[in-house]
Amino acid sequence: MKPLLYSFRRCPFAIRARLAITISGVAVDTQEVSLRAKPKEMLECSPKGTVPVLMLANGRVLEQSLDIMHWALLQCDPERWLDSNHIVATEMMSLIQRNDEWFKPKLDLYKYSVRFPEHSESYYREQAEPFLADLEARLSNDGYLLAGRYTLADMAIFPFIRQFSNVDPEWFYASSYRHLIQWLDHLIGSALFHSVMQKTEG
Ligand SMILES: N[C@@H](CCC(=O)N[C@@H](CS)C(=O)NCC(=O)O)C(=O)O
Repeated sequence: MKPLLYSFRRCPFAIRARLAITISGVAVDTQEVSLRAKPKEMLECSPKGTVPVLMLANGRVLEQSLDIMHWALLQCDPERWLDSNHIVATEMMSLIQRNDEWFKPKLDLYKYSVRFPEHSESYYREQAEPFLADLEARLSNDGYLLAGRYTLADMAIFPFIRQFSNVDPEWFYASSYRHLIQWLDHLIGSALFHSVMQKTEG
């Protein structure tokens, strides 16, 4: 029996999980979930109700996107997204943590600014911008976030920058974040990204 991935096509957490699973070549079945009507079987094994969730054949349940990425890459990591160097691995995880804990809540306020009318959309965007500036500085060295090649950090973070760019593409593409734009465009133009964004049945 193959592991079963509960996923939601546009969710950046689910996208990063699918990227790692796909590059690893590990076979899983994927079930697209409606966030408004989550499957009972998924909630039974993961009551917190977020996607992605991966149910393994041995009954183990992985309910964090990063755990799913690590699980896949520990089996096969052909592009060396993980790094055996402890310093690189720590820096990778700390940048991803900053994305998930600092940037993501600000991205949500920007994306859903109409629901938070106490400030304007541009105010929320400015609050999030220091993270973009940090990434821009990193990318201006050699086009990668760290270690001179794509790593887990690039793959775990770009789905969120994509979401940010989609709020107001005109603003994003006219911004001064030239290296960030190039990096994002390259990753969203990749065959890997296209393959994980294919519409699935169910
Ligand atoms: N920390 C979780 C976060 C996952 C998450 O928040 N996923 C969102 C979709 S992008 C979700 O399922 N939200 C529940 C809902 O909207 O009902 C992870 O890394 O997997």
